[in-house]
Amino acid sequence: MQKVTTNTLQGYMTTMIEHQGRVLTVAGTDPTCGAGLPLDIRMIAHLGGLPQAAVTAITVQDTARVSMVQPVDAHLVAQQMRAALDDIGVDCIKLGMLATGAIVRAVLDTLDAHPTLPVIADPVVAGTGGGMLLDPEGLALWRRELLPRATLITPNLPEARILADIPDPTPEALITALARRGCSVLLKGGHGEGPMVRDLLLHRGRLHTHEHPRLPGPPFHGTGCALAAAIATRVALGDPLDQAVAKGLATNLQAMENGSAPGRGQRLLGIKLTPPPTPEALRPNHSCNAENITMANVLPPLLNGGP
Ligand code: PXL
Repeated sequence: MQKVTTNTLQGYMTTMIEHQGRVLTVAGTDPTCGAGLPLDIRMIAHLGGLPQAAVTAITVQDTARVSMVQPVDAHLVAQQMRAALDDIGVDCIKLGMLATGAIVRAVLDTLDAHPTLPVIADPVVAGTGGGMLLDPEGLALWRRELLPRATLITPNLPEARILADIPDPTPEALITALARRGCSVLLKGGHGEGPMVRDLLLHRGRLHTHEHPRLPGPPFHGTGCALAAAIATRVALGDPLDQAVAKGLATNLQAMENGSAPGRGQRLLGIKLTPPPTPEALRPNHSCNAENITMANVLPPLLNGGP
């Protein structure tokens, strides 16, 4: 059910419809576009949501490894978030790589002004290809303040072990320990063993078990980002959390089945923007005129600061 509220902004009547599918991803970039913020945008658009993005870090990586990480100034992250929250509006926030304690602090402070906004938080601690993506201060804040603020967290088994830090880390003990901090937990079983992958959701005191056969072949890049982005989009479109998780898992599995290995390392997900453009949509309907020029006429003015 969509809730409609009306308010007056600078003399204009604006109608705000909740559950418009507006998702703000707060995450790092990835040149392959197979993980992080660019993948989130692809997934949100794929599911019919409206993506908005706040960049937390620039990474240099390929399908084999992460080689550089440059965090963005925390104040700039908060300003990007506010630009999305205060103008277009946001129905659900997806948190990915936050990189530093200063950025986690800035995100938490920004969220303080939006206490009812659903937050789907992927605890990005290390990249699939290795390399730390969150510093120790960030991890401590994640444990202490993000766990209680998040609507849902989506750790894989290694991330859950790091976050929960308990002596006997069985999946059941991990999920209970994390949910005790006040969030729902989707514990992903992709890093486990055996022919079946078992994903566990603990939500409102109920344990939901999702199982599918383990796909053969090399590991995938970006499955965690894609799943959290898919769940966030479904929540932003109005699904209850358990249904959003079920649909997100199904979408992610389909993206893995459609995946490919275009580089020398991990496989990338296959996420199509459907439907593809029709031939009519690709035919220019604007005028276009080409004339011969010599580069000598063009380059000097540009190099001298413009025409
Ligand atoms: O998949 C975790 C992840 C999230 N965000 C960014 C990444 C990665 C993994 O490499 O690079 C930006």
